[in-house]
Amino acid sequence: MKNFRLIGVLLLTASFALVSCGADPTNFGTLPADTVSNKITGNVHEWGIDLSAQKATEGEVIFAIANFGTIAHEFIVVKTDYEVGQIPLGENNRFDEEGEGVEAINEIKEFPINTSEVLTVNLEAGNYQLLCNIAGHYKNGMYAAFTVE
Ligand SMILES: [Cu+2]
Repeated sequence: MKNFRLIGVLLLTASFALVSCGADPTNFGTLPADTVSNKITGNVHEWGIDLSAQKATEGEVIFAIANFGTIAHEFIVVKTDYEVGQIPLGENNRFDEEGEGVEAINEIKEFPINTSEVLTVNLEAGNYQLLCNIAGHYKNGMYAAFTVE
């Protein structure tokens, strides 16, 4: 049963990836921008994060995220009012997850390619970024804006 569910998640994510195929991965305008969901599928890859929705309502939010890249990635839920992609980086090419104006809520720690993980968080209303903070990855585009209403 567990495996069946995992396959379902991967299929959903794969079909989503097909829809966005060919689009500029930094241009989320091709996606239904007003999709609101508290159950979100997505994937991380070099270099981006694709999601089935960019908005949720306050409360429990579940992310099922696959790594469709060729190297390990992480997936962090960060509450911040910085513009997407604009959290200041340190010399190590990462940003301080305990820095000012940044609140890391929870994360899927670095996970292997062709696997998926589920992260459940409780989110209050506000502006968020979903991102990977491995050295260089955020700068390379591994972020997505996310709003909780
Ligand atoms: Cu990454």
